[in-house]
Amino acid sequence: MNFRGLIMMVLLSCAAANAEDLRLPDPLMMQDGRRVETTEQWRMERRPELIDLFRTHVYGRAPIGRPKDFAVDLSVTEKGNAILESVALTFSGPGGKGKVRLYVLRPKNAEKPVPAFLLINHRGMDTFDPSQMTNSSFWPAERLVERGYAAAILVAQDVDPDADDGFKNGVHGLFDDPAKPRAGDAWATIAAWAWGASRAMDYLEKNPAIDATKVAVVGHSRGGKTALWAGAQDERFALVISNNSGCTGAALSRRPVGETVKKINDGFPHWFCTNYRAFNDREDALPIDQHELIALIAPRLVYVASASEDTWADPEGEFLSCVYAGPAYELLGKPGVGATVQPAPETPLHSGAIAYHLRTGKHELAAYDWEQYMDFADLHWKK
Ligand code: GTR
Repeated sequence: MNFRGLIMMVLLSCAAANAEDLRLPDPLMMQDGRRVETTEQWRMERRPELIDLFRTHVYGRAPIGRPKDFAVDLSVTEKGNAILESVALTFSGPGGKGKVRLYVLRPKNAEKPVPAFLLINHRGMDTFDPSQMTNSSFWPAERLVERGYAAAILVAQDVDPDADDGFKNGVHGLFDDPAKPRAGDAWATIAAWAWGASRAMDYLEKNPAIDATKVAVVGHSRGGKTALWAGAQDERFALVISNNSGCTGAALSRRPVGETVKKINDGFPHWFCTNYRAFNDREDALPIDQHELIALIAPRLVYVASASEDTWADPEGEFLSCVYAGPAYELLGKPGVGATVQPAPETPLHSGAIAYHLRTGKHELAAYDWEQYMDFADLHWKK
């Protein structure tokens, strides 16, 4: 073994000790104690098992995929060098009709289908111009187009309002049976938004202007938790980006830093399934931890980003999830994050299939973050 290899081994064993201290579940160990040794076992057994555990205990189960009458209402306008597609995704359920807005700004004169970034926008649409003439760092659509990407923004509040409304509104009101008591693993708001992201993908993958093999799903904070859950389940997303997603996003639940499972369940009782409350102050009893959510994205690309002042989201816990998801990536033949120690601010790690950066500053989706996401996508998609 060369010197580099030796150093890597020492670093990994330090990180491993850390994982043991945290008593993290092993992504490559089945619930019945069998070790996952092959890609086949991962795909056929461990991956479905993990998805089911997250559905049962954390995010809840969506009762439906693409509705039978799912349809698209499209209007197209020109915006300078770009085309703006204003889309209404429509569908219905026993509780009535649903309509979700999606806007796609894409380069006008592209020679071939372009890759896309899909932002799960949990904020109201009133502060947003979908073509982003107001120059917000949260949604720099014009900049994305300038760099050759389509910029798609989903109005998450149309899927489900971000309110503790007893699951009466949004898709819960449409698809849940009001005659039946709500199950402990029934979907809540984060799962509903993830469902919405998959419906947006239904549109994007049929769009001849978009390269559907290169679609990134992106979210910030509660939207970042959603992006991870959407990307874990829906393998059509080639890149999953979680910006400052924190508790029940990228951050490890077993680290008692910043927001905890109890705090998030108390503060936002509508985000997760009610079964999740059984783990308030009992993170150790969870059959999963959040590094396994990242492992579910393997071997596809994933990008986790933290901000130095965002202690509520536990930046180091977000990074460690990337480290401990590594073995699943390696099993599937892809390099993980390529470090075991959190990098200094403004030192992005882009060498593996798991990317990470720490930005100086507060909890937000900043221009710096977007530039890194596009650099990472360029690296893989514009070779
Ligand atoms: C906070 C919440 C976080 C994070 C954030 C956000 O209040 O505690 O988990 O999701 O909101 O979405 O901005």
